[in-house]
Amino acid sequence: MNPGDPDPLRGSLQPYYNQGHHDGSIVVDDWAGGIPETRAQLPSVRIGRRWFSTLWLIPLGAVGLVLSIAVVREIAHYQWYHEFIAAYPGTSMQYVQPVESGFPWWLRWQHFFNLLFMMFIIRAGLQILADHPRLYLNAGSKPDTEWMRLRGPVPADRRDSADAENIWTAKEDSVALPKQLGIPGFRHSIGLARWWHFSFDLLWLINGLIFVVLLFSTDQWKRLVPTSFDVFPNAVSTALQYLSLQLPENAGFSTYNALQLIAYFLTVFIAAPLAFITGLLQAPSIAGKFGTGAGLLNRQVVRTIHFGVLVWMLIFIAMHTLMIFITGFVGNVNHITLGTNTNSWWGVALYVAWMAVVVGFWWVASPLTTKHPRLIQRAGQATVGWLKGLLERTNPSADYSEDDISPYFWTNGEKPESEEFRRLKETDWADYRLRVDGLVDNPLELSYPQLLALPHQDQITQHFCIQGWSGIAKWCGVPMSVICEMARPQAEAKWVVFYSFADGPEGGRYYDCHPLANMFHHQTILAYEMNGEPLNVSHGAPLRLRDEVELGFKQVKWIESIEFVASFDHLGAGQGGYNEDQEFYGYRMPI
Ligand SMILES: Nc1nc2c(c(=O)[nH]1)N[C@H]1C(S)=C(S)[C@@H](COP(=O)(O)O)O[C@H]1N2
Ligand SMILES: [Mo]
Repeated sequence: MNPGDPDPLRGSLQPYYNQGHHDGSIVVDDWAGGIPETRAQLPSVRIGRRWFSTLWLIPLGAVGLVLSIAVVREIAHYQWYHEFIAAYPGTSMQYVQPVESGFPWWLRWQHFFNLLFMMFIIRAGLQILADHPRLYLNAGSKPDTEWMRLRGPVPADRRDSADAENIWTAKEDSVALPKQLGIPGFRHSIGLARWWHFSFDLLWLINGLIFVVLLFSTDQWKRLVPTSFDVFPNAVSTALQYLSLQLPENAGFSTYNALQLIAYFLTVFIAAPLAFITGLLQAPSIAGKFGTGAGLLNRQVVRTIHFGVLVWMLIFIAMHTLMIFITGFVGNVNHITLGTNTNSWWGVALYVAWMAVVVGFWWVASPLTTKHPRLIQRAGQATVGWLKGLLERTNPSADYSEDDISPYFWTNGEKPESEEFRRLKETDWADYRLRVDGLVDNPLELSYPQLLALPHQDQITQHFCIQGWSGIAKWCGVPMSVICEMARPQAEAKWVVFYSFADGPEGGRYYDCHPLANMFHHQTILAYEMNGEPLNVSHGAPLRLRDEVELGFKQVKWIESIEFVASFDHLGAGQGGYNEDQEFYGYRMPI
Protein backbone atom coordinates (compact mmCIF):
# COMPACT_ATOMS: atom_id res chain seq x y z
CA MET A 1 0.00 0.00 0.00
CA ASN A 2 1.21 3.48 -0.77
CA PRO A 3 1.05 5.01 2.72
CA GLY A 4 3.79 2.51 3.68
CA ASP A 5 5.95 3.42 0.69
CA PRO A 6 9.29 4.72 1.98
CA ASP A 7 9.38 7.30 -0.83
CA PRO A 8 7.77 10.43 0.65
CA LEU A 9 5.95 11.33 -2.56
CA ARG A 10 4.60 7.90 -3.41
CA GLY A 11 3.77 7.43 0.26
CA SER A 12 1.65 10.57 0.19
CA LEU A 13 -0.68 9.19 -2.48
CA GLN A 14 -4.01 7.90 -1.35
CA PRO A 15 -5.36 4.51 -2.28
CA TYR A 16 -9.06 4.69 -3.10
CA TYR A 17 -10.83 6.68 -0.40
CA ASN A 18 -13.94 4.81 0.55
CA GLN A 19 -14.71 6.06 4.02
CA GLY A 20 -16.18 3.10 5.83
CA HIS A 21 -17.34 1.28 2.71
CA HIS A 22 -14.67 -1.34 2.24
CA ASP A 23 -16.43 -2.87 -0.74
CA GLY A 24 -15.43 0.15 -2.87
CA SER A 25 -18.93 1.57 -3.24
CA ILE A 26 -19.53 5.30 -3.05
CA VAL A 27 -20.73 7.03 0.11
CA VAL A 28 -22.53 9.98 -1.42
CA ASP A 29 -22.12 12.17 1.69
CA ASP A 30 -18.33 11.80 1.49
CA TRP A 31 -18.10 12.12 -2.28
CA ALA A 32 -15.69 14.64 -3.85
CA GLY A 33 -14.46 15.81 -0.46
CA GLY A 34 -17.94 15.90 1.03
CA ILE A 35 -19.37 18.77 -1.02
CA PRO A 36 -22.99 19.15 0.10
CA GLU A 37 -25.68 18.10 -2.36
CA THR A 38 -26.94 21.09 -4.30
CA ARG A 39 -29.83 20.15 -6.53
CA ALA A 40 -30.22 21.37 -10.09
CA GLN A 41 -33.03 23.83 -10.66
CA LEU A 42 -35.28 23.70 -13.69
CA PRO A 43 -33.43 25.29 -16.60
CA SER A 44 -33.80 29.02 -16.93
CA VAL A 45 -33.00 31.00 -20.03
CA ARG A 46 -31.64 34.52 -20.32
CA ILE A 47 -33.35 36.99 -22.63
CA GLY A 48 -31.37 40.22 -22.57
CA ARG A 49 -30.60 40.72 -18.89
CA ARG A 50 -33.57 38.88 -17.47
CA TRP A 51 -33.86 35.23 -16.57
CA PHE A 52 -36.97 33.17 -17.31
CA SER A 53 -37.79 29.72 -16.03
CA THR A 54 -38.51 27.20 -18.79
CA LEU A 55 -41.60 26.34 -16.77
CA TRP A 56 -43.20 29.20 -18.72
CA LEU A 57 -43.05 26.96 -21.79
CA ILE A 58 -45.87 24.83 -20.37
CA PRO A 59 -48.58 27.54 -20.25
CA LEU A 60 -47.20 29.21 -23.38
CA GLY A 61 -47.22 25.89 -25.25
CA ALA A 62 -50.71 25.07 -24.07
CA VAL A 63 -52.07 28.47 -25.13
CA GLY A 64 -50.27 28.22 -28.46
CA LEU A 65 -51.68 24.77 -29.12
CA VAL A 66 -55.24 25.75 -28.24
CA LEU A 67 -55.05 28.89 -30.39
CA SER A 68 -53.60 26.93 -33.33
CA ILE A 69 -56.35 24.35 -33.09
CA ALA A 70 -58.98 27.11 -32.94
CA VAL A 71 -57.54 28.85 -36.03
CA VAL A 72 -57.20 25.68 -38.09
CA ARG A 73 -60.70 24.52 -37.22
CA GLU A 74 -62.01 27.90 -38.42
CA ILE A 75 -60.14 27.90 -41.73
CA ALA A 76 -61.33 24.32 -42.29
CA HIS A 77 -64.71 25.89 -43.19
CA TYR A 78 -63.26 27.34 -46.37
CA GLN A 79 -63.29 25.71 -49.77
CA TRP A 80 -59.62 26.50 -50.50
CA TYR A 81 -58.61 24.60 -47.38
CA HIS A 82 -60.24 21.46 -48.73
CA GLU A 83 -58.75 21.99 -52.16
CA PHE A 84 -55.31 22.29 -50.58
CA ILE A 85 -55.79 19.10 -48.54
CA ALA A 86 -57.10 17.28 -51.61
CA ALA A 87 -54.10 18.41 -53.69
CA TYR A 88 -51.63 17.53 -50.92
CA PRO A 89 -53.17 14.79 -48.80
CA GLY A 90 -50.01 14.38 -46.71
CA THR A 91 -49.62 10.69 -47.37
CA SER A 92 -49.22 11.18 -51.08
CA MET A 93 -47.12 8.96 -53.30
CA GLN A 94 -45.70 12.07 -54.97
CA TYR A 95 -42.84 12.53 -52.57
CA VAL A 96 -42.04 8.92 -51.84
CA GLN A 97 -42.55 5.41 -53.11
CA PRO A 98 -44.24 2.91 -50.80
CA VAL A 99 -42.00 0.36 -49.11
CA GLU A 100 -42.75 -3.23 -50.12
CA SER A 101 -40.89 -4.98 -47.35
CA GLY A 102 -42.91 -3.72 -44.34
CA PHE A 103 -40.78 -3.77 -41.19
CA PRO A 104 -37.99 -6.35 -41.55
CA TRP A 105 -36.56 -8.00 -38.43
CA TRP A 106 -33.30 -6.00 -38.44
CA LEU A 107 -35.16 -2.73 -38.48
CA ARG A 108 -37.36 -3.76 -35.58
CA TRP A 109 -34.42 -4.89 -33.41
CA GLN A 110 -32.36 -1.86 -34.33
CA HIS A 111 -35.25 0.35 -33.31
CA PHE A 112 -35.32 -1.36 -29.92
CA PHE A 113 -31.56 -1.08 -29.37
CA ASN A 114 -31.65 2.54 -30.46
CA LEU A 115 -34.22 3.26 -27.79
CA LEU A 116 -32.26 1.39 -25.12
CA PHE A 117 -28.94 3.07 -25.97
CA MET A 118 -30.46 6.53 -26.15
CA MET A 119 -31.93 6.12 -22.69
CA PHE A 120 -28.39 5.78 -21.28
CA ILE A 121 -26.92 8.46 -23.53
CA ILE A 122 -29.52 11.07 -22.65
CA ARG A 123 -29.44 10.45 -18.93
CA ALA A 124 -25.64 10.40 -18.73
CA GLY A 125 -25.57 13.48 -20.97
CA LEU A 126 -27.78 15.37 -18.53
CA GLN A 127 -25.42 14.34 -15.75
CA ILE A 128 -22.49 15.74 -17.72
CA LEU A 129 -24.38 19.01 -18.22
CA ALA A 130 -25.08 19.18 -14.48
CA ASP A 131 -21.32 19.17 -13.78
CA HIS A 132 -21.09 22.64 -15.27
CA PRO A 133 -24.73 23.65 -15.37
CA ARG A 134 -24.37 26.66 -17.68
CA LEU A 135 -24.39 27.05 -21.46
CA TYR A 136 -22.61 29.91 -23.19
CA LEU A 137 -21.87 31.05 -26.71
CA ASN A 138 -18.42 32.49 -25.91
CA ALA A 139 -15.26 30.42 -25.66
CA GLY A 140 -14.36 31.85 -22.26
CA SER A 141 -17.42 30.73 -20.25
CA LYS A 142 -17.57 34.05 -18.42
CA PRO A 143 -20.09 34.10 -15.55
CA ASP A 144 -23.30 36.00 -16.39
CA THR A 145 -22.76 35.56 -20.13
CA GLU A 146 -24.44 32.14 -20.12
CA TRP A 147 -27.78 31.89 -21.92
CA MET A 148 -29.04 28.87 -19.99
CA ARG A 149 -28.39 27.60 -16.47
CA LEU A 150 -29.58 25.08 -13.93
CA ARG A 151 -28.70 27.13 -10.86
CA GLY A 152 -28.32 30.74 -9.71
CA PRO A 153 -25.48 33.08 -10.66
CA VAL A 154 -21.87 32.69 -9.52
CA PRO A 155 -21.65 34.65 -6.23
CA ALA A 156 -20.41 38.11 -7.19
CA ASP A 157 -17.93 38.33 -4.33
CA ARG A 158 -16.19 35.07 -5.20
CA ARG A 159 -15.09 35.61 -8.80
CA ASP A 160 -11.69 37.20 -8.38
CA SER A 161 -8.91 34.75 -9.17
CA ALA A 162 -6.34 37.01 -7.48
CA ASP A 163 -8.22 36.31 -4.25
CA ALA A 164 -6.94 32.80 -4.02
CA GLU A 165 -8.55 32.06 -0.66
CA ASN A 166 -12.16 32.50 -1.52
CA ILE A 167 -12.49 31.78 -5.22
CA TRP A 168 -15.65 30.04 -6.48
CA THR A 169 -14.48 26.80 -8.08
CA ALA A 170 -16.12 24.98 -10.96
CA LYS A 171 -16.56 21.99 -8.65
CA GLU A 172 -18.65 24.06 -6.26
CA ASP A 173 -20.73 25.09 -9.24
CA SER A 174 -21.80 21.53 -10.14
CA VAL A 175 -25.30 20.36 -9.23
CA ALA A 176 -26.99 17.06 -8.47
CA LEU A 177 -29.84 15.46 -10.40
CA PRO A 178 -32.44 12.99 -9.15
CA LYS A 179 -30.81 9.57 -9.48
CA GLN A 180 -33.57 8.30 -11.72
CA LEU A 181 -32.90 11.15 -14.11
CA GLY A 182 -29.10 11.48 -14.31
CA ILE A 183 -26.64 8.58 -14.06
CA PRO A 184 -25.63 8.29 -11.22
CA GLY A 185 -27.36 11.48 -10.03
CA PHE A 186 -25.15 12.82 -7.25
CA ARG A 187 -23.07 15.93 -7.62
CA HIS A 188 -19.83 16.01 -9.62
CA SER A 189 -20.15 12.42 -10.84
CA ILE A 190 -19.07 13.33 -14.37
CA GLY A 191 -16.27 10.78 -14.46
CA LEU A 192 -18.74 7.94 -14.11
CA ALA A 193 -21.42 9.56 -16.26
CA ARG A 194 -18.92 9.89 -19.11
CA TRP A 195 -18.27 6.15 -19.18
CA TRP A 196 -21.99 5.57 -19.71
CA HIS A 197 -22.27 8.36 -22.23
CA PHE A 198 -19.26 7.42 -24.36
CA SER A 199 -19.73 3.64 -24.18
CA PHE A 200 -23.32 3.87 -25.31
CA ASP A 201 -22.40 6.52 -27.88
CA LEU A 202 -20.16 3.95 -29.50
CA LEU A 203 -22.83 1.25 -29.46
CA TRP A 204 -25.40 3.75 -30.74
CA LEU A 205 -23.12 4.85 -33.57
CA ILE A 206 -22.44 1.27 -34.62
CA ASN A 207 -26.17 0.54 -34.51
CA GLY A 208 -26.82 3.69 -36.55
CA LEU A 209 -24.19 2.89 -39.17
CA ILE A 210 -25.54 -0.64 -39.64
CA PHE A 211 -29.01 0.88 -39.91
CA VAL A 212 -28.00 3.32 -42.64
CA VAL A 213 -26.19 0.61 -44.60
CA LEU A 214 -29.19 -1.72 -44.44
CA LEU A 215 -31.54 1.14 -45.21
CA PHE A 216 -29.86 1.80 -48.53
CA SER A 217 -29.25 -1.83 -49.43
CA THR A 218 -33.02 -2.49 -49.20
CA ASP A 219 -36.03 -0.38 -50.17
CA GLN A 220 -36.35 0.89 -46.57
CA TRP A 221 -34.65 4.19 -47.40
CA LYS A 222 -37.91 5.19 -49.05
CA ARG A 223 -39.42 5.57 -45.60
CA LEU A 224 -37.03 8.35 -44.67
CA VAL A 225 -35.72 10.08 -47.76
CA PRO A 226 -38.07 12.36 -49.69
CA THR A 227 -37.57 12.29 -53.45
CA SER A 228 -39.63 15.37 -54.29
CA PHE A 229 -40.14 18.88 -52.90
CA ASP A 230 -43.81 17.99 -52.71
CA VAL A 231 -42.95 16.70 -49.27
CA PHE A 232 -43.12 20.28 -47.94
CA PRO A 233 -46.72 21.23 -48.86
CA ASN A 234 -47.68 17.73 -47.83
CA ALA A 235 -46.06 18.28 -44.45
CA VAL A 236 -48.02 21.51 -44.03
CA SER A 237 -51.13 19.57 -44.93
CA THR A 238 -50.37 16.87 -42.36
CA ALA A 239 -49.78 19.47 -39.67
CA LEU A 240 -53.08 21.19 -40.52
CA GLN A 241 -54.93 17.89 -40.40
CA TYR A 242 -53.54 17.09 -36.94
CA LEU A 243 -54.42 20.57 -35.69
CA SER A 244 -57.93 20.32 -37.10
CA LEU A 245 -58.20 17.18 -34.97
CA GLN A 246 -59.02 15.15 -38.10
CA LEU A 247 -56.08 12.73 -38.02
CA PRO A 248 -54.67 11.94 -41.47
CA GLU A 249 -54.79 8.38 -42.73
CA ASN A 250 -52.17 6.12 -41.08
CA ALA A 251 -50.47 4.14 -43.87
CA GLY A 252 -47.32 3.69 -41.82
CA PHE A 253 -46.77 0.08 -42.85
CA SER A 254 -45.69 1.19 -46.31
CA THR A 255 -45.29 4.98 -46.21
CA TYR A 256 -45.02 7.66 -43.60
CA ASN A 257 -46.92 10.90 -43.80
CA ALA A 258 -44.90 13.90 -44.92
CA LEU A 259 -44.50 15.43 -41.47
CA GLN A 260 -43.31 12.12 -40.09
CA LEU A 261 -40.93 11.67 -42.98
CA ILE A 262 -39.34 15.07 -42.49
CA ALA A 263 -39.03 14.53 -38.72
CA TYR A 264 -37.41 11.11 -39.24
CA PHE A 265 -35.14 12.40 -41.97
CA LEU A 266 -33.92 15.29 -39.80
CA THR A 267 -33.39 13.00 -36.83
CA VAL A 268 -31.42 10.32 -38.65
CA PHE A 269 -29.50 12.35 -41.19
CA ILE A 270 -29.05 15.73 -39.47
CA ALA A 271 -29.48 15.49 -35.69
CA ALA A 272 -27.58 12.23 -35.13
CA PRO A 273 -24.47 13.21 -37.16
CA LEU A 274 -24.60 16.66 -35.56
CA ALA A 275 -24.54 15.09 -32.09
CA PHE A 276 -21.45 13.12 -33.09
CA ILE A 277 -19.63 16.09 -34.64
CA THR A 278 -20.44 18.54 -31.84
CA GLY A 279 -19.37 15.90 -29.34
CA LEU A 280 -15.98 15.55 -31.01
CA LEU A 281 -15.48 19.30 -31.33
CA GLN A 282 -15.69 19.64 -27.55
CA ALA A 283 -12.46 17.65 -27.26
CA PRO A 284 -9.09 19.38 -26.72
CA SER A 285 -7.43 17.00 -29.18
CA ILE A 286 -9.86 17.82 -32.01
CA ALA A 287 -10.33 21.55 -31.34
CA GLY A 288 -6.59 21.95 -30.78
CA LYS A 289 -5.87 20.19 -34.06
CA PHE A 290 -8.28 22.18 -36.17
CA GLY A 291 -8.00 25.47 -34.28
CA THR A 292 -11.74 25.70 -33.63
CA GLY A 293 -11.25 26.86 -30.02
CA ALA A 294 -11.77 30.53 -30.62
CA GLY A 295 -14.06 30.82 -33.64
CA LEU A 296 -17.68 30.11 -34.38
CA LEU A 297 -17.22 26.44 -33.57
CA ASN A 298 -15.69 26.98 -30.14
CA ARG A 299 -16.42 24.52 -27.38
CA GLN A 300 -19.25 26.50 -25.83
CA VAL A 301 -21.06 26.94 -29.14
CA VAL A 302 -20.80 23.25 -30.02
CA ARG A 303 -21.82 22.36 -26.48
CA THR A 304 -24.91 24.51 -27.01
CA ILE A 305 -25.63 22.79 -30.33
CA HIS A 306 -25.07 19.41 -28.68
CA PHE A 307 -27.70 20.44 -26.12
CA GLY A 308 -29.96 21.60 -28.97
CA VAL A 309 -29.76 18.11 -30.44
CA LEU A 310 -30.80 16.73 -27.06
CA VAL A 311 -33.83 19.03 -27.00
CA TRP A 312 -34.74 17.96 -30.53
CA MET A 313 -34.42 14.28 -29.57
CA LEU A 314 -36.59 14.74 -26.48
CA ILE A 315 -39.29 16.52 -28.47
CA PHE A 316 -39.04 13.87 -31.18
CA ILE A 317 -39.35 11.01 -28.68
CA ALA A 318 -42.31 12.68 -26.97
CA MET A 319 -44.19 13.36 -30.24
CA HIS A 320 -43.32 9.97 -31.69
CA THR A 321 -44.61 8.18 -28.60
CA LEU A 322 -47.73 10.34 -28.48
CA MET A 323 -48.49 9.52 -32.12
CA ILE A 324 -47.92 5.80 -31.58
CA PHE A 325 -50.57 5.93 -28.89
CA ILE A 326 -53.19 8.10 -30.59
CA THR A 327 -53.03 6.96 -34.22
CA GLY A 328 -53.89 3.28 -33.71
CA PHE A 329 -51.73 1.90 -30.90
CA VAL A 330 -52.19 -1.84 -31.43
CA GLY A 331 -51.56 -1.67 -35.16
CA ASN A 332 -48.53 0.59 -34.71
CA VAL A 333 -46.84 -1.65 -32.17
CA ASN A 334 -47.55 -4.70 -34.35
CA HIS A 335 -45.54 -3.01 -37.11
CA ILE A 336 -42.49 -2.41 -34.96
CA THR A 337 -42.51 -5.62 -32.91
CA LEU A 338 -43.84 -8.47 -35.08
CA GLY A 339 -43.36 -6.70 -38.40
CA THR A 340 -46.91 -7.52 -39.43
CA ASN A 341 -49.73 -5.24 -40.51
CA THR A 342 -52.09 -6.83 -37.98
CA ASN A 343 -53.76 -6.01 -34.69
CA SER A 344 -52.42 -8.94 -32.71
CA TRP A 345 -52.17 -8.77 -28.93
CA TRP A 346 -48.86 -10.62 -29.25
CA GLY A 347 -47.42 -7.43 -30.68
CA VAL A 348 -48.60 -5.51 -27.65
CA ALA A 349 -47.14 -8.17 -25.37
CA LEU A 350 -43.76 -7.91 -27.09
CA TYR A 351 -43.89 -4.12 -26.86
CA VAL A 352 -44.58 -4.32 -23.13
CA ALA A 353 -41.72 -6.81 -22.71
CA TRP A 354 -39.29 -4.50 -24.54
CA MET A 355 -40.36 -1.54 -22.47
CA ALA A 356 -39.94 -3.62 -19.30
CA VAL A 357 -36.33 -4.31 -20.35
CA VAL A 358 -35.71 -0.59 -20.87
CA VAL A 359 -37.31 0.29 -17.53
CA GLY A 360 -35.30 -2.46 -15.82
CA PHE A 361 -32.00 -1.09 -17.15
CA TRP A 362 -33.18 2.40 -16.32
CA TRP A 363 -33.78 1.35 -12.75
CA VAL A 364 -30.44 -0.35 -12.12
CA ALA A 365 -28.08 2.09 -13.89
CA SER A 366 -27.63 4.58 -11.05
CA PRO A 367 -27.56 2.18 -8.08
CA LEU A 368 -25.14 -0.09 -9.97
CA THR A 369 -22.85 2.87 -10.65
CA THR A 370 -22.85 3.96 -7.00
CA LYS A 371 -22.28 0.43 -5.78
CA HIS A 372 -19.58 -0.63 -8.25
CA PRO A 373 -17.90 2.52 -9.56
CA ARG A 374 -14.60 0.77 -10.32
CA LEU A 375 -16.44 -1.78 -12.44
CA ILE A 376 -18.09 1.01 -14.44
CA GLN A 377 -14.67 2.63 -14.94
CA ARG A 378 -13.12 -0.67 -16.10
CA ALA A 379 -16.04 -1.56 -18.37
CA GLY A 380 -15.97 1.93 -19.88
CA GLN A 381 -12.22 1.73 -20.37
CA ALA A 382 -12.58 -1.63 -22.13
CA THR A 383 -15.40 -0.37 -24.36
CA VAL A 384 -14.20 3.09 -25.40
CA GLY A 385 -10.99 3.85 -23.49
CA TRP A 386 -8.76 2.56 -26.30
CA LEU A 387 -10.67 4.51 -28.92
CA LYS A 388 -10.45 7.74 -26.93
CA GLY A 389 -6.73 7.14 -26.40
CA LEU A 390 -6.15 7.17 -30.18
CA LEU A 391 -6.97 10.88 -30.21
CA GLU A 392 -3.80 11.60 -28.21
CA ARG A 393 -1.96 11.24 -31.48
CA THR A 394 -3.36 14.47 -32.88
CA ASN A 395 -0.51 16.56 -31.39
CA PRO A 396 -2.56 19.79 -31.32
CA SER A 397 -0.97 22.98 -32.52
CA ALA A 398 -3.70 25.66 -32.43
CA ASP A 399 -2.28 28.99 -31.31
CA TYR A 400 -4.88 31.70 -30.86
CA SER A 401 -4.43 35.47 -30.94
CA GLU A 402 -4.14 37.89 -28.02
CA ASP A 403 -7.67 39.07 -28.78
CA ASP A 404 -8.97 35.59 -28.11
CA ILE A 405 -7.71 35.53 -24.51
CA SER A 406 -10.69 35.01 -22.20
CA PRO A 407 -11.55 37.82 -19.82
CA TYR A 408 -12.41 35.22 -17.17
CA PHE A 409 -10.76 31.90 -16.42
CA TRP A 410 -12.50 29.52 -14.01
CA THR A 411 -10.53 27.95 -11.19
CA ASN A 412 -10.56 24.39 -9.94
CA GLY A 413 -8.93 22.32 -7.25
CA GLU A 414 -7.76 22.50 -3.68
CA LYS A 415 -4.76 24.73 -3.08
CA PRO A 416 -1.63 23.51 -1.26
CA GLU A 417 -2.01 23.91 2.47
CA SER A 418 1.43 22.87 3.69
CA GLU A 419 3.70 25.09 5.73
CA GLU A 420 6.48 24.25 3.26
CA PHE A 421 4.52 25.61 0.31
CA ARG A 422 3.61 28.78 2.21
CA ARG A 423 7.27 29.38 3.00
CA LEU A 424 8.37 28.75 -0.60
CA LYS A 425 5.84 31.21 -1.87
CA GLU A 426 6.71 33.86 0.71
CA THR A 427 10.35 33.76 -0.35
CA ASP A 428 9.38 34.01 -4.03
CA TRP A 429 10.41 30.43 -4.75
CA ALA A 430 14.01 31.06 -3.69
CA ASP A 431 14.24 27.59 -2.15
CA TYR A 432 12.00 25.85 -4.70
CA ARG A 433 13.60 22.90 -6.47
CA LEU A 434 11.85 20.97 -9.21
CA ARG A 435 12.97 17.35 -8.97
CA VAL A 436 12.96 15.26 -12.15
CA ASP A 437 13.84 11.63 -11.51
CA GLY A 438 12.77 8.01 -11.86
CA LEU A 439 13.75 6.15 -15.04
CA VAL A 440 16.12 8.79 -16.36
CA ASP A 441 19.85 8.74 -16.98
CA ASN A 442 20.32 12.22 -15.58
CA PRO A 443 18.10 13.13 -12.61
CA LEU A 444 17.64 16.89 -12.23
CA GLU A 445 17.06 19.42 -9.50
CA LEU A 446 16.16 22.79 -10.97
CA SER A 447 15.79 26.01 -9.02
CA TYR A 448 13.24 28.62 -10.04
CA PRO A 449 15.86 30.92 -11.65
CA GLN A 450 17.33 27.91 -13.47
CA LEU A 451 13.89 27.06 -14.84
CA LEU A 452 13.37 30.63 -16.04
CA ALA A 453 16.76 30.54 -17.77
CA LEU A 454 15.88 27.47 -19.83
CA PRO A 455 14.54 27.78 -23.39
CA HIS A 456 10.88 28.82 -23.14
CA GLN A 457 7.91 29.39 -25.38
CA ASP A 458 4.62 31.27 -25.45
CA GLN A 459 1.37 29.69 -26.53
CA ILE A 460 -2.21 30.91 -26.56
CA THR A 461 -4.33 27.85 -26.13
CA GLN A 462 -7.73 26.77 -24.91
CA HIS A 463 -8.20 24.94 -21.63
CA PHE A 464 -10.91 22.26 -21.60
CA CYS A 465 -12.16 21.32 -18.16
CA ILE A 466 -13.86 17.93 -18.13
CA GLN A 467 -16.82 19.64 -16.48
CA GLY A 468 -17.61 21.63 -19.62
CA TRP A 469 -16.18 25.12 -19.16
CA SER A 470 -13.28 26.38 -21.23
CA GLY A 471 -11.02 29.40 -21.37
CA ILE A 472 -8.27 30.74 -23.58
CA ALA A 473 -5.05 31.98 -21.99
CA LYS A 474 -1.48 32.75 -22.92
CA TRP A 475 0.98 30.46 -21.21
CA CYS A 476 4.74 30.79 -21.10
CA GLY A 477 7.09 28.10 -19.87
CA VAL A 478 9.68 25.43 -20.52
CA PRO A 479 8.84 22.79 -23.13
CA MET A 480 8.76 19.32 -21.62
CA SER A 481 10.88 18.19 -24.57
CA VAL A 482 13.68 20.37 -23.18
CA ILE A 483 13.32 18.76 -19.75
CA CYS A 484 13.36 15.31 -21.41
CA GLU A 485 16.46 16.17 -23.38
CA MET A 486 18.23 17.14 -20.17
CA ALA A 487 16.98 14.23 -18.04
CA ARG A 488 17.25 11.58 -20.79
CA PRO A 489 14.42 9.11 -20.08
CA GLN A 490 15.44 5.46 -20.27
CA ALA A 491 13.90 3.03 -22.73
CA GLU A 492 11.56 1.53 -20.12
CA ALA A 493 10.04 4.90 -19.23
CA LYS A 494 6.48 5.00 -20.61
CA TRP A 495 4.67 7.40 -18.29
CA VAL A 496 5.51 10.70 -16.66
CA VAL A 497 4.10 11.42 -13.21
CA PHE A 498 3.49 15.01 -12.12
CA TYR A 499 3.23 15.35 -8.34
CA SER A 500 1.59 18.43 -6.87
CA PHE A 501 2.27 20.19 -3.59
CA ALA A 502 -1.48 20.09 -3.02
CA ASP A 503 -3.72 17.34 -1.72
CA GLY A 504 -6.94 16.45 -3.46
CA PRO A 505 -10.36 16.94 -1.84
CA GLU A 506 -10.47 13.34 -0.55
CA GLY A 507 -6.99 13.66 0.95
CA GLY A 508 -3.75 12.26 -0.45
CA ARG A 509 -1.48 13.99 -2.88
CA TYR A 510 -2.80 15.29 -6.23
CA TYR A 511 -0.87 13.73 -9.10
CA ASP A 512 -1.40 12.69 -12.69
CA CYS A 513 0.36 10.50 -15.27
CA HIS A 514 0.88 11.39 -18.91
CA PRO A 515 2.11 9.14 -21.71
CA LEU A 516 5.75 9.83 -22.50
CA ALA A 517 4.86 10.53 -26.14
CA ASN A 518 2.80 13.57 -25.09
CA MET A 519 5.95 15.16 -23.65
CA PHE A 520 7.26 15.62 -27.17
CA HIS A 521 4.17 17.40 -28.47
CA HIS A 522 5.28 20.91 -29.24
CA GLN A 523 2.71 22.50 -26.94
CA THR A 524 3.52 20.51 -23.82
CA ILE A 525 5.16 22.92 -21.38
CA LEU A 526 5.76 23.60 -17.71
CA ALA A 527 4.15 27.02 -17.48
CA TYR A 528 5.29 29.72 -15.04
CA GLU A 529 3.49 32.65 -16.65
CA MET A 530 -0.16 33.19 -17.49
CA ASN A 531 -1.29 36.08 -19.71
CA GLY A 532 2.08 37.78 -19.42
CA GLU A 533 2.21 37.72 -15.61
CA PRO A 534 3.87 35.30 -13.23
CA LEU A 535 1.42 32.48 -12.55
CA ASN A 536 -0.69 33.24 -9.46
CA VAL A 537 -1.38 30.64 -6.80
CA SER A 538 -4.97 29.96 -7.92
CA HIS A 539 -3.75 28.92 -11.33
CA GLY A 540 -0.82 26.82 -10.16
CA ALA A 541 2.28 28.78 -9.13
CA PRO A 542 5.16 28.16 -9.29
CA LEU A 543 4.73 25.65 -12.12
CA ARG A 544 1.79 24.00 -13.82
CA LEU A 545 1.61 21.60 -16.69
CA ARG A 546 0.09 22.43 -20.09
CA ASP A 547 -0.37 19.27 -22.15
CA GLU A 548 -2.81 20.64 -24.69
CA VAL A 549 -4.01 17.29 -26.02
CA GLU A 550 -5.59 16.47 -22.64
CA LEU A 551 -8.48 17.71 -20.51
CA GLY A 552 -8.04 20.20 -17.67
CA PHE A 553 -7.75 17.85 -14.72
CA LYS A 554 -4.54 16.43 -16.18
CA GLN A 555 -2.92 19.91 -16.12
CA VAL A 556 -1.37 19.44 -12.68
CA LYS A 557 -0.93 22.70 -10.77
CA TRP A 558 1.67 23.51 -8.07
CA ILE A 559 4.13 20.92 -9.41
CA GLU A 560 6.59 19.67 -6.83
CA SER A 561 8.24 16.85 -8.71
CA ILE A 562 8.27 14.85 -11.94
CA GLU A 563 8.97 11.13 -12.14
CA PHE A 564 9.44 8.90 -15.18
CA VAL A 565 7.98 5.42 -14.67
CA ALA A 566 7.33 2.25 -16.64
CA SER A 567 3.77 1.91 -15.36
CA PHE A 568 1.53 3.57 -12.78
CA ASP A 569 0.12 0.40 -11.23
CA HIS A 570 1.99 1.02 -7.98
CA LEU A 571 0.88 4.65 -7.57
CA GLY A 572 -2.15 5.58 -5.46
CA ALA A 573 -5.03 3.31 -6.41
CA GLY A 574 -3.20 2.41 -9.61
CA GLN A 575 -5.50 4.22 -12.06
CA GLY A 576 -3.04 6.82 -13.38
CA GLY A 577 -3.87 9.91 -11.36
CA TYR A 578 -5.74 11.46 -8.50
CA ASN A 579 -9.08 11.88 -10.24
CA GLU A 580 -8.66 8.52 -11.93
CA ASP A 581 -8.19 6.91 -8.48
CA GLN A 582 -10.79 8.80 -6.49
CA GLU A 583 -13.42 9.91 -9.02
CA PHE A 584 -13.14 7.19 -11.66
CA TYR A 585 -11.94 9.30 -14.57
CA GLY A 586 -10.05 7.73 -17.46
CA TYR A 587 -6.27 8.17 -17.64
CA ARG A 588 -6.21 9.07 -21.34
CA MET A 589 -8.38 12.11 -21.77
CA PRO A 590 -7.93 13.76 -25.15
CA ILE A 591 -11.75 14.00 -25.30
N1 LIG B 1 -2.83 20.05 -7.97
C1 LIG B 1 -3.97 20.18 -8.63
N2 LIG B 1 -3.94 20.45 -9.94
C2 LIG B 1 -5.09 20.59 -10.66
C3 LIG B 1 -6.34 20.43 -10.02
C4 LIG B 1 -6.34 20.11 -8.64
O1 LIG B 1 -7.41 19.94 -8.03
N3 LIG B 1 -5.14 20.01 -7.97
N4 LIG B 1 -7.49 20.59 -10.75
C5 LIG B 1 -7.40 20.36 -12.17
C6 LIG B 1 -8.60 20.74 -12.90
S1 LIG B 1 -9.96 19.76 -12.71
C7 LIG B 1 -8.61 21.79 -13.78
S2 LIG B 1 -9.94 22.10 -14.76
C8 LIG B 1 -7.47 22.69 -13.86
C9 LIG B 1 -7.93 24.09 -13.56
O2 LIG B 1 -6.93 25.00 -13.74
P1 LIG B 1 -7.19 26.51 -13.36
O3 LIG B 1 -7.65 26.54 -11.92
O4 LIG B 1 -5.92 27.20 -13.59
O5 LIG B 1 -8.29 26.98 -14.24
O6 LIG B 1 -6.44 22.38 -12.97
C10 LIG B 1 -6.19 21.01 -12.80
N5 LIG B 1 -5.02 20.86 -11.97
MO1 LIG C 1 -11.43 20.25 -14.46
